[in-house]
Amino acid sequence: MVSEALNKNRLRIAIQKSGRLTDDTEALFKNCGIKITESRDHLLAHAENLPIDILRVRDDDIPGLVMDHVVDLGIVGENVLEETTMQRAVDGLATSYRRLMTLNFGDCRLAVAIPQEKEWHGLKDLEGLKIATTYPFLLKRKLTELGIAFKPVLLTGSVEVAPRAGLADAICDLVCTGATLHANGLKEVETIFESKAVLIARDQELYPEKQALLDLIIPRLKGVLAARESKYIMMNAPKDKLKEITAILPGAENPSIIELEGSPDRVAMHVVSREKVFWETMEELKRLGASSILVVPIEKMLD
Ligand code: PRT
Ligand code: ZN
Repeated sequence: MVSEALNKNRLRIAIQKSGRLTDDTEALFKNCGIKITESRDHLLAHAENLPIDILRVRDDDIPGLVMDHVVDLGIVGENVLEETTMQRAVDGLATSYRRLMTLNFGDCRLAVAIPQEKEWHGLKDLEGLKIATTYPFLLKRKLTELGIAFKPVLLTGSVEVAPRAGLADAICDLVCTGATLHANGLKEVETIFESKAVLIARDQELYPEKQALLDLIIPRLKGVLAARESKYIMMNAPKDKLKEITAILPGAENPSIIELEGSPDRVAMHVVSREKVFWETMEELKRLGASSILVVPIEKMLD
């Protein structure tokens, strides 16, 4: 086990070793200036430039590691977090944690799907049916609210083949694009739970050194998340259309206006837009008389 001295000074963060959250989590750390060089095969990796240790584990273990105070922080999908919390409550284990931030990746939904040829009138149709799922607690919470009784069939993988294999009448599984359901002759009929990746912390005061480090990295994380959607927009625009132009730029505040040498009617305009900029918006800007329109990605932001 880790020595207490190490625990006091180094912030420990549990992340998924290898899976759908791994690349985005590592990219987020990189953009926050947390340099990790060890390969994914190492259970424990040390950040090069900050007193941070990264513990690479299965995503299902992350909530427990945080709730048992083995690590300080964890990044995990809300689906796994909620399901594990309910399971641990039943098992009499610790369930408290602090939710620090919703991240902008890992988006998916836990949804009910049934064979394509079956009719669907609503969740009441599930009464008394066998439903295959990896998330029995989330499903039960929803159906119990509605007074619907069902028979859970617990599967930890290949849930989508259960109806065809005669193991269940319906499934409740994670969906992103829906391609997997479609390929297995199923149709999505109802969303039970929407999920994103989240950053959680153990529910206990941290040693001052660790708290100071957390206070340093939280604004960096927020800055990276804000920057991802934001764009820096530059263009030349007619002076008499500035109001209309600003009005169609999503989330834009206080543009900088720069005089253009030799063009008394036109100015250069620089603005940060807090939302995605679509082609339609750029075409509208052009119609308003803007020219040389540049949309540039922003890497980091600190307000
Ligand atoms: O080995 P480990 O236990 O760590 O990983 P895992 O296999 O349990 O999880 P993993 O890597 O598949 O997913 C990790 C987390 O990513 C999940 O807990 C969710 O929070 C999130 N996530 C986002 C998803 C999906 N999107 C997703 N599409 N998790 C799973 N899927 C599955 C889905 O169930 C389907 O079977 O991917 C398949 C393809 O989805 P479609 O709808 O795009 O076809
Ligand atoms: Zn898992």
